Amino acid sequence: MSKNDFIIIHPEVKHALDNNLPIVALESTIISHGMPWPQNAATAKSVEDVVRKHGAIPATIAIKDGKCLVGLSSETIDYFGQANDVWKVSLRDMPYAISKKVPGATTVAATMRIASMVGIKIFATGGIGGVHRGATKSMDISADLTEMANTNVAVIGAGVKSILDIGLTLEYLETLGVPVVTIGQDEFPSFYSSKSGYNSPLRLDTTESIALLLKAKWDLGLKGSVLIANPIPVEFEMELVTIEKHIINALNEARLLNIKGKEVTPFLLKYIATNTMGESLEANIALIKNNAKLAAQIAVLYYL
Ligand code: PSU
Ligand code: MN
Repeated sequence: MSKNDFIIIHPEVKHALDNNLPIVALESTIISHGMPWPQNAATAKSVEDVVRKHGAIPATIAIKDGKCLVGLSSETIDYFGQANDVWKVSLRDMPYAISKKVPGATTVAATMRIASMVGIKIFATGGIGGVHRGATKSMDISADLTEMANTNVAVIGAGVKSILDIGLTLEYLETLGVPVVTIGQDEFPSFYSSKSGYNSPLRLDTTESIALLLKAKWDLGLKGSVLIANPIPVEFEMELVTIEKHIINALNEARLLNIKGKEVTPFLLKYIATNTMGESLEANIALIKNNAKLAAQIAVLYYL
């Protein structure tokens, strides 16, 4: 079997690939493990609409029946929103999910890898995984980061959630040679907030300059991703101190319940969503749409 025997490309995405049209990849962990039903499926569909409205073709990626799906039907999005036996599939889980034919929602790392297998260059998500707080002991560092060192797919996200150690995550991305660019401000954003207390390593103010940076990186033959940080729109922003309080509680609860490994990120996300009574969910939905819009705009310019 060859790689292509494991990949099913949706006709709309196939048409875009064949005609060199702009495409934006989207992940599915956020659907199955990042948000509750039915908001998760509704958001996934409206994110696809945002991509289309801004001139690109969406390709939501997931694993089902032993295949990597690139582009999902509305019914398949509903399936990943509702089913409760869906695996969270990062890079290390891909061969298991494929060979055992278990349904898998792909993380940033796995989505990037599948996107690059078919030639998609731009990917929008909410937030990437990173270096966890306490990683100096736990060594909990998301495979999203090492994937970004290796795979030529740009990631547009709202910065890094402060469930992680933002400073260490930025250091790690520097070590891996991944440019981190924030659009329109000096400070690196922290998902729910446009602030984080950390300077962004790089700043660019226009989509044109970001598209040029991507071309410069890959035309030079430099391997890997670029993290494009897009601050949450002000009207949806949450106070840093409020969110920090919830994060501390979530981390304490995770320790008490002995949550480990791949369960850590979904546990923390769910805890915060539940305990902010929907405010964080609303912020999450707003920022992912905002990221999809920026990703589509960059994709259009990149493919000019
Ligand atoms: N961070 C978020 N929202 C998310 C995730 C991370 O703010 O939905 C998801 C993404 O799919 C990401 C994954 O790739 O969690 C990282 O999981 P881990 O930390 O186990 O690598
Ligand atoms: Mn981890």
